[in-house]
Amino acid sequence: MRHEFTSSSSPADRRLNALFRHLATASTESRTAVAFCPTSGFHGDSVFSLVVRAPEDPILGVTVAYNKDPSPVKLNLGVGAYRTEEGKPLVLSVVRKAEQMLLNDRSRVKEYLPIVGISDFNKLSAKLIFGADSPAIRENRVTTVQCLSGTGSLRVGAEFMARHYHQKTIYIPQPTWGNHPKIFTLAGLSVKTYRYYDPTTRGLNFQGLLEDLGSAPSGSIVLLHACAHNPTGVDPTLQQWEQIRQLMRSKALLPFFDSAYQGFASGNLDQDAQSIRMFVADGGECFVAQSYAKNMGLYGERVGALSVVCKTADVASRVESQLKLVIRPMFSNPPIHGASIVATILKDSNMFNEWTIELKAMADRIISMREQLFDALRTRGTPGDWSHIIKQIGMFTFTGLNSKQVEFMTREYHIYMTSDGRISMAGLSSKTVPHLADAIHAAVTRMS
Ligand code: PLA
Repeated sequence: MRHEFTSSSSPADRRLNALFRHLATASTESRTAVAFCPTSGFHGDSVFSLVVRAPEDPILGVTVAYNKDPSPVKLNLGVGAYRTEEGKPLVLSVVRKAEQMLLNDRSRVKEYLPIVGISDFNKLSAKLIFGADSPAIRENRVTTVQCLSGTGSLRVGAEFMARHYHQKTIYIPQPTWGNHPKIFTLAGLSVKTYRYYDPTTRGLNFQGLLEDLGSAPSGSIVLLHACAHNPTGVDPTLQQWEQIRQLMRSKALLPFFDSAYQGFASGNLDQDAQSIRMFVADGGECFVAQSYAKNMGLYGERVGALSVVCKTADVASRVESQLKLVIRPMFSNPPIHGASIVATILKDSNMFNEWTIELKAMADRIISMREQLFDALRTRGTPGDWSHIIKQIGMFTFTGLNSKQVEFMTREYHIYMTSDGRISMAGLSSKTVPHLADAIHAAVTRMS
């Protein structure tokens, strides 16, 4: 295999190495799993009888476990999915309205889309992330292709890099969303980490970040969370972003932005795109994976876009021609429904405004959950400094609870969360905050 990790030294890199070996062995095992007997054919009942059971996904598996729990007080704070104060999933009313309009339009058909998806959707998505007045868009230096939500956009971008970019190493923050190392490794890139989070301050390890990116080989790809870093909820300040930009440009490091939470961090779409816009404003190149799962609540519709900002319009159009060659054998062309909803909302100024109001309400409710949880722990006198709950940004709080404490909270309180101590604040409500605070208090005082 060509993407073996080399010269890894940090514990994070060693963990990645273990993941890589796991992915490599899993595929070898499944290839050699069948024992063939020349006289009687295949042994056992099934040709797959030797397939090894894979573990559940560390994030989506939390929901699987939650669904099996009969307790009436159970609480799922695992996956990042917005819930209302009543604990129910939310379909935005502007989304319902757009769907109704699409349904009423008898001229709409179900033909295949072009390989790159809906042209309007792509243009509007670029405008949303880069800004309406972006020179890169005006100069036709951006190519945008519709992909299967954030994950699919990351994967298409990664496959393109593995084929066409001279540097095959991507640096990802430590820690990061659990799917990142898998997406990039399976696309054929070699994954390394840069320091990001400091558990002692529960904030950014900015010095470590600068040192690690400063010593990355020139041209390396760097994955950056555009805002609302998952799982830590810790973002660089604008000044820090500017320093990161200068360092990366001076070393020709290629930014690959993951924008899965635009509007969810601050409640403002433009503000949450500022990091990306700084990198585009300098005229340099970058990749951006956009997801509408969270900010439009379109999780299961799988709507997203990959944009590549290039130096010239000619390069951008050649890049697009190659992106089509990545997409065609992967999923041929993307689905119509979700992207039509997004395009309908983005192109109508009234609907767009309605969306921003609903989005702000979601972001505000999450912020108020932070305040309520913080207050509840203070009232209980829970040992420790919990101010990071109100300082962190976006959907998640990285609590600092260890895996034993998490296990205890699941066992004793039926609270489900990822074992790294991340909780989805969007899954909480005023009614469930006391239960969570009781559980954290008990975990901290009894399991430290
Ligand atoms: N990038 C980041 C940083 C994410 O957190 C997620 C989703 C995605 C991309 C991909 O989302 P999409 O493909 O659905 O657009 N992370 C979730 C869900 C919300 C998940 O793990 O799939 C999470 O709970 O971390």
